[in-house]
Amino acid sequence: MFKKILIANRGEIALRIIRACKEMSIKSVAVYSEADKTSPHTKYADEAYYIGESPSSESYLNQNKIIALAKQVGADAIHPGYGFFSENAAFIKEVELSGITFIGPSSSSVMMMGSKTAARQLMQKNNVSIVPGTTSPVSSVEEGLVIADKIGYPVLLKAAAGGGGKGMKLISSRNEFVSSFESAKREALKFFADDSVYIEKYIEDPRHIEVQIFGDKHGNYVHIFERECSIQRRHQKIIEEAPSSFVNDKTREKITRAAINAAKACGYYNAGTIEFLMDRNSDFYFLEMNTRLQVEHPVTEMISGLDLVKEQINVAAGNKLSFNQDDLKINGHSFEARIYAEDPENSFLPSTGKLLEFQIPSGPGIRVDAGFSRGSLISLYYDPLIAKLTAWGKNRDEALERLKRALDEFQIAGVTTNISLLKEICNNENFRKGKFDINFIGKEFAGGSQGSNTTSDEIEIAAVIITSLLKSRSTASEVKNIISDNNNWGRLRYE
Ligand code: MV4
Repeated sequence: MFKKILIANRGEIALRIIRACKEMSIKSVAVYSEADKTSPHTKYADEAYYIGESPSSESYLNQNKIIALAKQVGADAIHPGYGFFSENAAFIKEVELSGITFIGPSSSSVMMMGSKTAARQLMQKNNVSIVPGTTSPVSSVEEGLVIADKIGYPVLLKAAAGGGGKGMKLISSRNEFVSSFESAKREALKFFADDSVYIEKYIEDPRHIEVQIFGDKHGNYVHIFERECSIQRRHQKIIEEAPSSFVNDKTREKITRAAINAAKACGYYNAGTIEFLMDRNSDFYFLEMNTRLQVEHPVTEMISGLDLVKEQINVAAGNKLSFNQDDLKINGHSFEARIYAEDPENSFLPSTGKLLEFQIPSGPGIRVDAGFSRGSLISLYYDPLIAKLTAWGKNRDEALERLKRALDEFQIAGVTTNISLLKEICNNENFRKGKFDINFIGKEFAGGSQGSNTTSDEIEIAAVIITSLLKSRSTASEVKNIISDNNNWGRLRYE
């Protein structure tokens, strides 16, 4: 087993990993930026090292510094958490070459799944159903038109090197094709340095259902059931649950089998998630694979009784999975509510400031993963997630009652949070009945607390920068850092 693990992350997920290390008697090494000098993850690790200024590009995304530090301190493994380097094949390759173990999949699995068209080809070959459309990039606007006509409108253009909804373009009719094609290519180039785009049939009002899988380095695979992640706003998940109230035993059997086939197809090991869209008829289509531990993994832990981070460490060390499929059974129901520092009444603009009050809920069935404590500063440098509140109950109703009760117990002052919106969702009749799809927030919370849909990301980001300027009287160079860091900020928000 490893003796020392370097955690290349911050916030709640760094703490989560440190906790697993402690339980396994493995030394933990934290890295921290200027803004995180006094953050909990910096304090709780056995060792902590300063790695640079607050912008992620100068600290948490400094590949050479992090790998050199891991060698220097004698770490035998690196855990990337989520975001940052977790799905960066070039980083993983460097770690592999350095002789340090990456706690996650191989660089080649990550590379394969990073190309959305290559992933679609691989799935098709392995009998995992994909959304109808192309499995290679479209070579010209003329070719694209022929294909879109054949599929039938509406269609979606997606970036081959993309993911997470960035750079997606909906085309409702033939006469929009040419201009949308050109703008999709421009955006793909801008966001992913690759202008390849492909076409998919647009699935209307689906649910987003994902399957947790796990593989070891000996070719053993299990699934740990599904998560329902349809409650999101602009690709930022808000509430997740496990299991999905929409998935019956027969559908679960099918979708989990497809997920295991997907993992096997790319020789996957460690924790991974296969995302699907599911339509009203419970037909499902592979969307993409997330080659990392996900933010919402606690709901899976709550219903399975497993510790996914300890299992990640176990299989990374070369051990066999510590359980097999027959050992797993769904126990009860779980919800996760993400507490964000943002203002639902003001276009969801990120809110910054000092946590003057930070009282977290507890009691039966409640778990809180937070990377902050009272006095912590919430800045614009990193993603706006303050805490994850997870509730467990013997059934969906009990879990939901506990979630609501715990949301009432939360006391946060100093920054604005989305807790009021979370409570509204919990009290929404359709949500309570499990009647929702990926458009739930847009439909039920239009106007009022819902931010304008016409606001482009650029305008939203500009507004954030101006707001922070006015509040903090930042120097020109600080503002420059905030702006240049917004690429990363945007990506994290899509986690
Ligand atoms: C789609 C879709 C409908 N049809 N693909 C958004 C994120 C990215 N992973 C894929 N996304 C979608 N792809 C087809 N062919 C609708 C979405 C989508 C979505 C998917 C999951 C969760 C929330 C979503 C919100 C808007 C759009």
